[in-house]
Amino acid sequence: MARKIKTEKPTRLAAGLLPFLPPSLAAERHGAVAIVTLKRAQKRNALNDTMVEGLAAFFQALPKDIKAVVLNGEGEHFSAGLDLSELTERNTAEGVEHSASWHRAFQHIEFGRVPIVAVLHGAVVGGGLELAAAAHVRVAEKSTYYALPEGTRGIYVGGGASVRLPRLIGVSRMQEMMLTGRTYGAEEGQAMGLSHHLVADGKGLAKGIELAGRIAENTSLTNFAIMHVLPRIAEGDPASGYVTESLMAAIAQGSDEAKARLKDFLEKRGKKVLRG
Ligand code: 1HE
Repeated sequence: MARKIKTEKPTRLAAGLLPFLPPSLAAERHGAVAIVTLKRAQKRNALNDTMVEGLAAFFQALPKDIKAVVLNGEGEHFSAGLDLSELTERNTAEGVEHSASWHRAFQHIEFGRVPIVAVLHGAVVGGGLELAAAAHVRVAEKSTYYALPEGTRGIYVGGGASVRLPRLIGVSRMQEMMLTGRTYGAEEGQAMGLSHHLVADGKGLAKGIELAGRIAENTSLTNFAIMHVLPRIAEGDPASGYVTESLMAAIAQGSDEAKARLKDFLEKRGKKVLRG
């Protein structure tokens, strides 16, 4: 059964702003949220060069008024990973360049301009898991399962998993997944930190759009700090991290928008932190 985007009145992003979007990708706008969809369901959204280049172009060409992006996949699976039919004829140098091209593309996701919410379902395997790991928030439907079949196919991850997955699940668990070809289900993935939200089948996109809408209401400066400053602090030396954090805190709280939001709260107009 094909998954369709069901939310109301999507409009296509202005054509001139997305010059390279191939037919295997689609984009829509919901206010300040863009939705990008992998549309190669007949090949289980296996990622070929055209799609990876298309994703890179999409994330680089986002209109200025887009504040968050939802990434999802059409069909029964989020993504079956690398299109294996493109792998057979590459020599070593071409293999290095291919992996580097994924790194460049996914850098535009992880370290682009706006936060990305990935909505997962069905197979999230190999390069599909690498793509999901580059997003900032992951919503998994109950049908989701995760695997790294590279280990059993005689190849190795090449889309950044060696860096991004140990942050989520640790080196040891990633080693075990690759060595044994183990598959984790949606509940296990949620428990070990692969997803942040676990929802019923068919509910992922609505949840993703809701979360992206919340993210889009943050100030750009705070989202910048969360996306670009926090991970650098977390992976750097603590002494530099404390200094960087102090500077970032001072910069953020000095902005007019932060002052207005704090004033709103103190004058009883701001939102309270609510449970749930
Ligand atoms: C593909 C691919 C693919 C499906 N490349 N063509 N990824 C994998 O090792 C996962 C390989 N795929 C699968 O294990 C299964 O396809 C699924 C479990 C994801 C889905 O199963 P199913 O029964 O729904 O679909 P299917 O019948 O296996 O596949 C439908 C079609 O998609 C079929 O082609 P057709 O022409 O016979 O219709 C499949 O060949 C095709 N297809 N997956 C190419 N991956 C940067 S490095 C990253 C390294 C990796 O990602 S390695 C992991 C690759």
